[in-house]
Order: sequence, then structure tokens, then C-alpha cells
Amino acid sequence: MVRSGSGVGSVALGWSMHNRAFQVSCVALLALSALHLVVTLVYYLDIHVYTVQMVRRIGGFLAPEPLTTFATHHTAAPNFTAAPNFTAAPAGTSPPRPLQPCPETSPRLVGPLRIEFSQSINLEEVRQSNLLVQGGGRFTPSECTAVQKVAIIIPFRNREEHLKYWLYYLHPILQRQQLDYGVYVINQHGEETFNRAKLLNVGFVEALKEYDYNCFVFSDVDLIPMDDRNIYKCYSQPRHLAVSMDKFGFRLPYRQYFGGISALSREQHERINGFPNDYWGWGGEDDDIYNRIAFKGMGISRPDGVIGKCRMIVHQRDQKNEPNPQRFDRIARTRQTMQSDGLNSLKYKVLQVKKYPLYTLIDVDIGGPGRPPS
Ligand code: UDH
Ligand code: NGS
Repeated sequence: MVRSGSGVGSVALGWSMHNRAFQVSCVALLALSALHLVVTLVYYLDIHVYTVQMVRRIGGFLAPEPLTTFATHHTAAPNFTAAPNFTAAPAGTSPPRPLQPCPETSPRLVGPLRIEFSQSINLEEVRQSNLLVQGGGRFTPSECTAVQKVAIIIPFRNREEHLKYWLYYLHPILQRQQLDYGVYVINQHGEETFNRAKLLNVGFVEALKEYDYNCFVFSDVDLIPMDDRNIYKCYSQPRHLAVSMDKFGFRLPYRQYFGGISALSREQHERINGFPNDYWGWGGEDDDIYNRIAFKGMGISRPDGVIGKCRMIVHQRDQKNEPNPQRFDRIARTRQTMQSDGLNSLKYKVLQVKKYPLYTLIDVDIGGPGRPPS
């Protein structure tokens, strides 16, 4: 009995030990599964966040219709525009990563463009198709850090229709060029004779008050590039961009021609004491600028004649911009006058600065021939 009783007891004991071992194994297995699940989840989430970021970046580069795709994409992810120098990371994940510098050649360029001026332009529509442009005509690429900060300066008076075409064509081009840029329209207030070069100097000084621009593109309002590979940026030498205009049969009118559209770095512009302030009326100021550059030992950089093609909006001569009879005398004396006429003698009075969605308008009193600004 005792034996058999103790036999039953040892079987029971055996069973209970077996049971406990089984329970311990089960708990261990459960714990292991939970750990595995947690590790897998963390790993998956990390990969997922990374993949989403990569897809967003690649999507930005490869968009076939850049502007619309880009706009839709980024309005859906406002964080991207809020912090232009970093990729956004969802709350609670790793901190934003710094962006790479933009590539030497933007992958978003499309090459030759069809430019025409037959249809009329609705500015609200232009605004709607350029939603990434911020107030005052500022844009910063979100997929990379632009190497240059470019202020585009337009001399202006009574050319509203031309300005609409310029904004319509240029904003998409400049965005595809991945530039960090701002558009400044410098309006000559009043009825005095027009002075293109002085307005450009005003634009240079005023734009620098807003942002640390290191490149300045000076563009007539009626000139549109026919190829987006004509990059609106600065080079080691002052750049002439309007090298192949339709009105000149798509060639340079003369070798020293520096009119229409040009780009100078801040250093290059300061080195030549800016542009002359004393050319009132049409003609010669661009030749004076060319002389300044040459006298300072610099050369002119240009795109080739295919990439440098431009169209000009045909128009009549403006009132109060008749050919300047003094221009030939003046360009003969640039070497002397450039010391004292330029950034170091610039006087003007800003009357108003208005931030429009696609550009900043600076209304300025620059005086007149022989009359200082009031
Ligand atoms: N500009 C204005 N308003 C003016 C004059 C000039 O906005 O009243 C600006 C504008 O940006 C223009 C630039 O200054 O593109 C240069 O003007 P311009 O008159 O020197 O040069 P453009 O090539 O005309 O525009 C030259 C005279 C055209 C005569 C054509 C006769 N068929
Ligand atoms: C030259 C002018 C430049 C002018 C260029 C093209 O003769 O200012 O023609 O003019 N120089 C002088 O007059 C000294 S355009 O055909 O674009 O009106 O830019």
C-alpha cells in the first residue's frame, strides 16, 4: 500500500513537475514571441519612415510635369516647406536630416521651351500654378539646399502686361533650376526720364536688406529665355544670359553686348562699384557696365547660342525713354567715372515696398537728370 501509495504520490509529483516545466516553457515562449514582435515593429517603422522620405525625395526629382506634381506633393506635406533646409521627420521619430546640396545640374530641367505671347495671362492662374512660391516672389527648393541665393532685379515702369508674361514663364523655370530666389520689381516713380541702370543699383541694395543674396540677375521685363538650361545664377566671371535674341536673328549684335539679362555675384557687382547712376534715357548703360567689368580685369561668361536663345515681347519705344544723346560721351569716360558714379554715390528714396504673391514691388524716387530724389 505504502509502496503503491508512494508510487501514486511519485507519479503525481512527476506530473506536477512536468506541468510546471511546461508552464515555464510556455511563458518563456510567449516572452520571446513578444520580444520578436517588438523588434520587428521597431525595425519596420524605421524602414518605413526612411522609405517614405526617400520616395518623397525621388518623387521631387523625377516629377515629369514638375510644377503641378511638385505643388500637390508639397501642399500635402506642409512640414517640407516650413523647414526648407531639413527633411521633415514625423513627430516622435528621429530628428530631421540636413539636406544635400543641390546637384550641379538640376535633374528637373527640360531643355528647349515654347515661348509665345499670343494668349493673355491671368495672374491669379499663374499664382495657382506656382503655389510653392512664397509671398513677395520667394522660393527655396525643398529637396536640396541651393548653392546660390539669387535676387532677380527687374527695372520697371508701365509694363504690367510684360510683367505678367515674365512671371508666367519664369517662375516655373526658376523652380526647375532649383534656385533659392526672390523676384524684385523696381518701379521708377513719377514721370522723369527712365534710368534702367540706377534702378538696378537700387534693386541690389534693397534686396540685400531682405536676405543674404550672393548673386544678382538683372533682367529686362520683356525678355524670356527659350531654354531652361540657361541658368539664372552667377559664375566665376560676370554672366551675360541674353546672348541669342530673336530680334537680333538669334545672335549677338556685337561682341561686347551686355544688355537684356546679366548676372553678377555680390562681389563682382561691388568690385565694379555697381552700375552707373547717370544714364538717363535709352542706351549706353549696358556698354558702360561692360567697360567696368573689363577695366577690373574680368571677362564675360556666356551660354552657347542654342541654350542662350531668348524671346523679346515686341513693343513700341516707351515715353520718357528716348535715346540718350550723352551716351557716347559717357561710355568713352567709364574708366574715370566708375570711381565716383555707382554704388558709392547712389541716392534714392523708397516710397513703398509691396509684397505681391509672385514678386516684391519697390516703388522708388530716383530723381531725374540733374535733380536729386526729394
Ligand atoms: N523699362 C520699363 N519701362 C519703360 C522703359 C523701360 O519698364 O518705360 C524697363 C523694362 O524692363 C525694359 C527695360 O527697362 O525691358 C529696358 O528698356 P529699353 O527701352 O531700354 O529696352 P527695350 O529693349 O526697348 O525694351 C528698346 C526700344 C524699342 C524700340 C522699338 C521700336 N520698334
Ligand atoms: C547699342 C546700345 C546699347 C543697346 C544695344 C542694343 O547701340 O545700349 O544697342 O539695343 N549702345 C549705345 O547706344 C551706345 S536694342 O537693339 O536692344 O535696342 O543695348
